[in-house]
Amino acid sequence: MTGTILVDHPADRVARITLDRPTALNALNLQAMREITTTAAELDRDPNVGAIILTGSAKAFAAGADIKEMAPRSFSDVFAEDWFAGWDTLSRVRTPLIAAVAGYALGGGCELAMICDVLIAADNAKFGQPEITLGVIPGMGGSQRLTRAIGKAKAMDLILTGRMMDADEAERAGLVSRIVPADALPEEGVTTASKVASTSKPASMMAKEAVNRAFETSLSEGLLFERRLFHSTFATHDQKEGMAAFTNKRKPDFRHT
Ligand code: CO8
Repeated sequence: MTGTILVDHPADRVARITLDRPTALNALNLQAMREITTTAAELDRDPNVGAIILTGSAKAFAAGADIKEMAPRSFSDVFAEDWFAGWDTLSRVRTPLIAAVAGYALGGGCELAMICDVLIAADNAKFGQPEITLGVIPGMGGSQRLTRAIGKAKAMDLILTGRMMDADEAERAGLVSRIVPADALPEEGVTTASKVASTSKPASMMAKEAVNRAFETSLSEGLLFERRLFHSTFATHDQKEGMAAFTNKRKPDFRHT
């Protein structure tokens, strides 16, 4: 069976998963879900990986869940198999995930990008949740993550009309971390991932956990959670090293412990 992804290590402590179904604009079939989530979970357990890039091609990050695979399924099939619950594995990855998005990020493709922590968009990126035009609704988190990212008014507009939003609109709306020229996207993805991966891994994992907590809890509980994590960074080697390096005007030598 041909694989749906390519995996490489483009820089020190950086892993990259590239979606590779060019003839289907990287549509996410069940095989792709299994391969992406299993690979990301393995990389997450690797102490030598400090950031994971998820990317597609110049034309498509991913044009959604695989419509041809979904089309013949019945309610009983998708309910019994709990379709798309497998993607939850990716949202449990604790290593920072950098989405580098060029071209179409539609339906499940937009939802996949939104699972990631930093979303870098090429200036030709197009985002949307066109499920409504197929007689269904978002099924991989779109109604929840898009609404949290860009607010109800804009999320409703996109989800009810199925229209696409270009990179500029996505950045103005707060979906995208930043936009780069399309031909610079691969390099920007690696540079950003390298920067993240060069920091203390326990600290970046805690920072990710703390930010994500903001979506799950009250402000006072979130502030307490953050403060306790902050306190616990003082148990790491890297806190001692980071602060000593600052004091001695040298670069820190993090051990990721
Ligand atoms: N699934 C399967 N195949 C696809 C998909 C897809 N999502 N998108 C594109 N392809 C295929 C096309 O069928 C075509 O294959 P072929 O050459 O064999 O005909 C090939 O990729 C190239 O596509 P196009 O010829 O259409 O390329 P264009 O450049 O003309 O158009 C578009 C690009 C606009 C992106 C167009 O392909 C398109 O509209 N794609 C579908 C986008 C979409 O609707 N995505 C949402 C899918 S639904 C979803 O993601 C979540 C559903 C949740 C349901 C929950 C159920 C439990």
